[in-house]
Amino acid sequence: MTTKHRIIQVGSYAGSPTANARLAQDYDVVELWKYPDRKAALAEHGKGVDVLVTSANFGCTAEMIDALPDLKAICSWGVGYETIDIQAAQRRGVQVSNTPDVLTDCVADLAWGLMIASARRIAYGDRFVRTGGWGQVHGSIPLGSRVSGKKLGIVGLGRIGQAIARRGAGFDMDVRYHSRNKRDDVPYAYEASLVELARWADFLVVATVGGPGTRHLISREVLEALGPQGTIINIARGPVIDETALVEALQSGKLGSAALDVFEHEPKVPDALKANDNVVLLPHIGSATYETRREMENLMIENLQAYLRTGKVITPVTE
Ligand code: 8YV
Repeated sequence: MTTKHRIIQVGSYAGSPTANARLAQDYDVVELWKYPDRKAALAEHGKGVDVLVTSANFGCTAEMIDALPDLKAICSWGVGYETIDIQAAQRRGVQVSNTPDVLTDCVADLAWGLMIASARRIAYGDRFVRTGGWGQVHGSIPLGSRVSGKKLGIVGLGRIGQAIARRGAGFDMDVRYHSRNKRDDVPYAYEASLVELARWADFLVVATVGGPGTRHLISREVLEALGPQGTIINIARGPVIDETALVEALQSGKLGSAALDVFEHEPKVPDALKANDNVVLLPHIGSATYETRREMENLMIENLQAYLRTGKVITPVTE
């Protein structure tokens, strides 16, 4: 009987079809989430462990890295890595992998779903029908607004931002973007000022990375520049938007609508957003399709296997 290689798994992959089972089948998994005292569990089971698997959601702190003296690779499920202490990993020479590319299309599709749901009042209309509001032949929900041919601003033109932009062509939209640096390899106009981009746009989609560098990038000023007819869409990370300012801008009518897959304090969603019919809300499901979650799972496991086979992960996080 061969002994299985021991790994640490930070959390249970509830949103992935078979990740837990596949890991458990091939590895001796220390299921960290089952231990009330994680520090004690790491001290007891972490000796000799060279791989830890986690997710964008579960993260990996400097404290955990410090508690694992033999750690060499962190393989994460998800593209975002703001919850993983990359600096601490780098200091220790620990490789970190994420799962880029495989979720790009689904997240971009969802951004469009949110945009159309908001403009055409799809979620509102659904509630209206279900709750028996549709008493006449032609319903009577407030008019929506046209999507095709409008102005689309994108904040952050990485892989997901570009996939959102490409879909804009199918809707005859004029697309512009704002990001830290202007790109020379895209056919979209760059706007150096985020406030000016918001002033110009009908729909402003947030597609940046998360973390301290982008916290509250979408400020009160940006939201007010987007204005009473404007819509903010967020499929990136909640803290990129100043949520207090968002609530106030929507309540005062200084901002038209919001369509959100992510929130500042997930899973908490402010009651003021829930009560507002100009807001569409989703529970962080950008990558949540069978196909994409399966590919994320595959890529996370391929990274783990590649590290064990070759000493190198396949899709390292590069900072
Ligand atoms: C995950 C995500 O569902 O990949 C990411 O960064 O946000 C999503 O795909 C989420 O992070 C759960 O960990």
